[in-house]
Amino acid sequence: MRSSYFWSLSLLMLVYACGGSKEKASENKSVPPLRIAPVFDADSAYAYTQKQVDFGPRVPGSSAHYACGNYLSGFLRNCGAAVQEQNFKAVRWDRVEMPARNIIASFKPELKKRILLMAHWDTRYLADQDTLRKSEPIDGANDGASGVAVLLEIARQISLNADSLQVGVDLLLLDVEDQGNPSESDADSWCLGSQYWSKNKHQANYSAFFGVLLDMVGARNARFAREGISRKFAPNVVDKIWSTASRLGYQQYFIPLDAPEIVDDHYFINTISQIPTIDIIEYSHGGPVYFGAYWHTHQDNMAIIDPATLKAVGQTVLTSVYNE
Ligand code: AHN
Ligand code: ZN
Repeated sequence: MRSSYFWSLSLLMLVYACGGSKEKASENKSVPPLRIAPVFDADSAYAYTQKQVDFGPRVPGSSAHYACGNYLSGFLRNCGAAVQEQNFKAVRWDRVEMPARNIIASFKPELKKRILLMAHWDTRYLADQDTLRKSEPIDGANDGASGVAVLLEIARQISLNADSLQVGVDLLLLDVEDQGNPSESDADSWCLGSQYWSKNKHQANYSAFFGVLLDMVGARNARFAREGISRKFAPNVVDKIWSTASRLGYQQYFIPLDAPEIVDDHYFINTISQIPTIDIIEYSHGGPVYFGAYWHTHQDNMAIIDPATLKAVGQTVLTSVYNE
């Protein structure tokens, strides 16, 4: 007891005497400390998830979709953002026409260096992965509402803390992401809002330093792995976000694991818009599909949403933005 105490004390002194100052200097050189960012409020993000779900399924063409779009637009305007909308007609894979609406909210439009944050706000028109009520639309609490809710809370934090933000931020709420062909052979039948935006930017010659897409970011015990398209087109953005997450203590959510490629909105933002963009998307390691068991089923409701997951993602993205 006595001697082990002696040895640990000597070891401690040795570390201080020899390594201390030198280590600190080199640490400062390579990794500057994280700048203080606003505190992301998870309860607000949870309430914004609930609010969207309460409109009913946000299937393009439905009255719930129309009302929710108005709510999102109004919310962002109230945060002081310059809000633009793109209204267009989307043609679903089975030739059903639907009214579609991308919503863009810009903070500090005068700044040249910009970060583009995205999520889709529509929800799937059928529960094709379920065993019951397969033809009925889903709540999309996680697949749709969670990513948008995180962006709404980021918008509110920017509105309260605009002075210390050193980059421009554009929030892009994409429509008609989730109305794709259930047979899945047809990747282009998904992500119609991001395909439209990439060919019809809200502003001529728009570009961004990098982009982050949020998709299914609110489920209890979610894990986020380094998705393949993100690694291919934006490897340093992946590193930046995963490193920020681990420095904030969220390494249980942002795991150091490479996952396969997923065709999601970021695929079109990378390939058509050429903005290096990553997807923060839940990965179910070892599961039968990439996503959680609730995916495109009626289980995707408020019962699977956990404020702790929204916090891990929201704080990581908010801190990363305030460190640019
Ligand atoms: C496909 O299923 C081809 N992509 C998944 C994109 C997605 C659907 N994200 C949420 N819902
Ligand atoms: Zn989906």
